[in-house]
Amino acid sequence: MTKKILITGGAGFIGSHVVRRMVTKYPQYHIYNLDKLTYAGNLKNLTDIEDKPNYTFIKGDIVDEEFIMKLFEDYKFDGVIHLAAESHVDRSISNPNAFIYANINGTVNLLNAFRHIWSDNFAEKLFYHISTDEVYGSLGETGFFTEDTAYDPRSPYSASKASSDHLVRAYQHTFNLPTVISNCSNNYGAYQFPEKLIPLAINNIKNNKTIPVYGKGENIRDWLWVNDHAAAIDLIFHKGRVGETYNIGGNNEWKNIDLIRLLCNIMDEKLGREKGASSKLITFVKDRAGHDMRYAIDSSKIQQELGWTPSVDFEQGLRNTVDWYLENEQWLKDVTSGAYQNYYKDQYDNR
Ligand code: NAD
Ligand code: TDX
Repeated sequence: MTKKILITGGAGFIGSHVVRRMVTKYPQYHIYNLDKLTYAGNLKNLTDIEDKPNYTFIKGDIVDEEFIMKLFEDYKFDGVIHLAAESHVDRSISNPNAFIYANINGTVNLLNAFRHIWSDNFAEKLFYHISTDEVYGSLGETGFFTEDTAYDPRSPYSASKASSDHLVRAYQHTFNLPTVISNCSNNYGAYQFPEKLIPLAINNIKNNKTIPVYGKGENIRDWLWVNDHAAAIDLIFHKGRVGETYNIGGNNEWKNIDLIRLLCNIMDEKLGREKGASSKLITFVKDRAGHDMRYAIDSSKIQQELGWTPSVDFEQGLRNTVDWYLENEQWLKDVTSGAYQNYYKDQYDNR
C-alpha cells in the first residue's frame, strides 16, 4: 500500500540521510521533503535521488501556519518524520528567537495540521519527532541519560527542543495524536555543515587554519555515525511503540581535545603531512557560554526492544568522513563561500 510520508528538514545533514534511505528502501512510499532551505539546507545533499519517482521536494517554512495547514490538506500525509529545526547551539546563543520560532512554533503548526486532516481518527498514522540528548542537560563524570532522566535544558537551542518534545507529548496525551520521539547524541558523517565541530575542524585543517577548541577541550560528547542514526529512525518509524521515547547513542564518549588530536593524526596521514603537523593548528579559545560538560546516552531500550545497535567503529567512521570531505571539495567550497565567511568572523574573530 502506498503511504505518503512527510520528512521535514530533509535537505539538512541528518534529514538528507533519512530521505535517501526512505526513498531507496521503500519504493512503495512517496517521500515528500519539506525544507525552507536555510543556510543549513542544501539540495546538493540529495542530487543522487532527486529524480526518483517516489520523491518530491517542497520548499516551505514550517513556521508559516497557513501554508502548513494547506499543505497537509492537499497531501494528507499518513506519516511525518519531523527533523526541521535550527540546530546549532552557538547560533542559539547569538540569536535565540530564530530557535523559538522554528523549533517551537514550527512543531506546533505541524501537530495542529496533522490533527486537523485526520479529525482525531488516527488509525495507521504516526507523527515522529526527532530530538536531541541536550534536553536532558549536562552530566558530571559519571552516569548516562535514560528515557526517564528529567529534562534540564541549558541553552536556548536545547530549551527550544525540550519545549517541542513537551508539546508533542502533550498532543499525544490530550488529543491521542499517535506520536513517538527519539533523542539522539552528536552525529557525524557526510554532508554536515561546517559550523559543527568535526566538519569545521576538517575544513580548517585542510586549509591550514587554526582549529578553535572551546575552553580546555575537556567537554565530552557521545558520537554516532549519521547513517546509524538514520537506521534507528527507520526502525523506530516502523516498529517503535506509539507514545514512547527512545534514546539513541553511540556508546562512544570522547573529550573534544582527544577527538581533535585523533582527527589531526588522520588528516596528517590523508594529506601526506608530517606526523604532528596538523596538531600545531589547535588553538584554545574562549569557552562557549553555558557550555554543557558531558553528554552520554544509555541506549539499552532501543537495543533491547528494537534490536538496533551502532554499526561503525568510531576511528573508521571518522576516516570515512575525512575521505568524504576531501573527495567532495566543491560541496565544501560551495557551503563555505558567502554567508559562511561572515558567520565565521562573528563567531571566532574575537574569541
Ligand atoms: P541541520 O541544521 O543540518 O538541518 C536542518 C534542516 O532544517 C535544514 O535543511 C534547514 O533548511 C531546515 N529548516 C530549518 N528551519 C526550517 C523551517 N522553519 N522550515 C522548514 N525547514 C527548516 O540539522 P541536523 O543536524 O540535520 O539536525 C536535524 C534534526 O536532528 C534537528 O531537529 C536536530 O535538533 C536533531 N538532532 C541533531 C543532532 C546532531 O548531532 N546534528 C543530534 C540529535 C538531534
Ligand atoms: O568550534 C568549535 N569548537 C569547539 O570546541 C565548535 C563548533 C564546537 N566546539 C565544542 C563544543 C562541544 O563541546 O565541540 C563540541 C561539539 O560541538 P558542536 O559540534 O557544536 O555540537 P554540540 O554543541 O554538542 O551539539 C550537537 O549535538 C546535539 C548538535 O549541534 C545538535 O544539533 C545536537 O542536538
